[in-house]
Amino acid sequence: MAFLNLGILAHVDAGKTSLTERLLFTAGVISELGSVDAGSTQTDTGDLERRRGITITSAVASFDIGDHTVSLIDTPGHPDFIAEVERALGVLDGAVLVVSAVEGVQAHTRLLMRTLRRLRIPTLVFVNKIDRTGARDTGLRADLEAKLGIAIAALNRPTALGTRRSSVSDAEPAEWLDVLTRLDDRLLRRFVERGSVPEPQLRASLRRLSRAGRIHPVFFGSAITGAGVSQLMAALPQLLPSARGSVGAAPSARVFKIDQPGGPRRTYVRVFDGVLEPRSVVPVAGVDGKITGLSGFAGSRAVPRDSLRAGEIGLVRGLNKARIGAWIGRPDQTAQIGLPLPSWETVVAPLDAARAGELYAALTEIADADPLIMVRRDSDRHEISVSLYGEVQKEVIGTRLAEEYGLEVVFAETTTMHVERVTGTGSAAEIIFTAANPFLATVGLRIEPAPVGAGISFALEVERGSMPAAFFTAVEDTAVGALSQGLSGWPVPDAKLIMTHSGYAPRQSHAHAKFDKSMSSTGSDFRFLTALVAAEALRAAGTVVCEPIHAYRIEAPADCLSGLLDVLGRLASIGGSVVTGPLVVITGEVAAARLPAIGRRIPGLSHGEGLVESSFIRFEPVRDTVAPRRDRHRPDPLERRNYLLATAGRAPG
Ligand SMILES: Nc1nc2c(ncn2[C@@H]2O[C@H](COP(=O)(O)OP(=O)(O)OP(=O)(O)O)[C@@H](O)[C@H]2O)c(=O)[nH]1
Ligand SMILES: [Mg+2]
Repeated sequence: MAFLNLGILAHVDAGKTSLTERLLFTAGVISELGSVDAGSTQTDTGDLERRRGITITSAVASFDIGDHTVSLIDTPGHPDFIAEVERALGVLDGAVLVVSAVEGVQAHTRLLMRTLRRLRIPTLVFVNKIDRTGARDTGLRADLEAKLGIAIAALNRPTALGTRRSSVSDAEPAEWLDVLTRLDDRLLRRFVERGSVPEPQLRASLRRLSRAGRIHPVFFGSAITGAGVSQLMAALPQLLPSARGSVGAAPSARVFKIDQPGGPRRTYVRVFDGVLEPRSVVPVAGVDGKITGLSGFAGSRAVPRDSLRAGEIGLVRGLNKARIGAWIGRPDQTAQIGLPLPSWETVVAPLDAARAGELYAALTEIADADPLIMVRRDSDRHEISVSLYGEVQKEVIGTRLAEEYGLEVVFAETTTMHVERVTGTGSAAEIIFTAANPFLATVGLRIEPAPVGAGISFALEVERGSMPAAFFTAVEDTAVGALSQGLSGWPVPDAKLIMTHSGYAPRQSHAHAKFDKSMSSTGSDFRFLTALVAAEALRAAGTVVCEPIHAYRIEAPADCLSGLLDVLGRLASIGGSVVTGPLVVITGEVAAARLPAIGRRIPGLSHGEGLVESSFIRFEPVRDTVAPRRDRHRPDPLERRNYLLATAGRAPG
């Protein structure tokens, strides 16, 4: 049996969930076709998903094609839920990028395709909605090449485009000759020598290039009428690679989703190597955990299983400490997915002020399973804030709090999230038994800048054997944690931490007494001291506050162009504007903080017909205004004297 773990990705409303439903129906897994509009699909199962007709969390469903088991992950397309897509990307063998034949290639489509290519995930394109009025064919193929910058080969072509009767017919392999000879030297040589290439060789070349992610086969079709879907389905095991990995190797699996649909916690994993079995004990992020049960998927239903093998997706019970993104067993890859960080943050408060503690606990629990939700509590005002990708996410968090925790909350206005980037290299060290250091520990750290998206790494320049392992763990956890607040209070997403000094006082006893804490190092000595050293090293390294920059796209009636350019010129940078028929499309970049102002002006400037889309592209140093600060937690190790008074009870010299 071969396995194919397949992601369905696209911009919002392109038809991912409808296509997933249609694939499950075509494969015979379900006997009745559900619909997004009736709220009856297999993969949009949340209340809010059904009510609003959008996907919020990714969902898994599996079916067989011949000797292949395909596990589909239907992902959300709304930019607010990009983090959910990011997790799925880490466990895929291949993907189907859905593009609407009517709306065409969107900014979000470009972001997804860029990411898929960077991660080398072979991807087929499904051009959906050929039955809808306004569906395009030739122009759309040209857009795929030009706007996505990819090589494509159309595997079918639509007939009666834009009508309910729309169908598809197979493309002639000879049509691929051009693109295939451009990418495949062997094929080109053969063509030059003999003047033609037989069809089987064209197909073999297409298969090779597609499985390597160098060409993207395109299928036209409709998830609603079913046109083109069986062709897509037959091509999946042909044109996409199946899962690699060996059952004989040591287990290696990755957590990509955790949910709790009103019952016990469900941990979704993809097994890369080896076999997971109930009752086996496996390391999860360095700590041993015991698997108590396993499930696989039959359609969208979880079914008990007595093992999960290399290549499979399933559910694991028992490993309740595992967070999303964690490796079970041996980590298999270290590639950073590198999708956007949240651009926004909002203060959240319970309707009943007395329940603030409960709210903080609930949000911490949600964030605990999910490293991309960041929760913080202001140390003076005790305000609780959460990071966001967009406004819709407020509703999702609000609904989860109400349904799972019985907490009614209100959100304050959304503000822009900033990050800090390390600008130089900085070192600091505190040595044990010296006057300046009240803790029984030696800790030295160096902080260096790291590339965007690299995350935080921790390395040792001291011997691992120089201290008990628990002290190293205390240093690493505290140092990494310290970077959740930079010098101006914003998180530092990327940096290299290097431990340069270590030392401790071994456990000892007086002649007649037992273990004396005052003479032996403890974990707290290391935690308190590391926070201080990390703050000093960070101050020496220096940081710059960066704000989120978005790419925007505004579509409006063409006669509004000059008014729009006038306003945009003051608020954003303008990349270009293109008038096609009655419409103008203006694109460019803008500081995220200005987006609400633009959003407010557009309706008045466009007879109410303007449409603004935006998506995060990068963080950039704040230029035009004073960089905002955010409160740092207290006691703050940047204020050495107060910090030592609060933690050690005294402030030496
Ligand atoms: N006419 C037509 N409508 C379609 C087709 N596919 C999807 N739709 C409709 O488009 C809308 C969105 O479909 P979904 O399947 O929810 O799209 P999605 O990509 O899963 O949306 P998100 O998960 O929210 O990003 C629904 O109203 C569908 O009925 C199609 O092939 N033809
Ligand atoms: Mg969907």
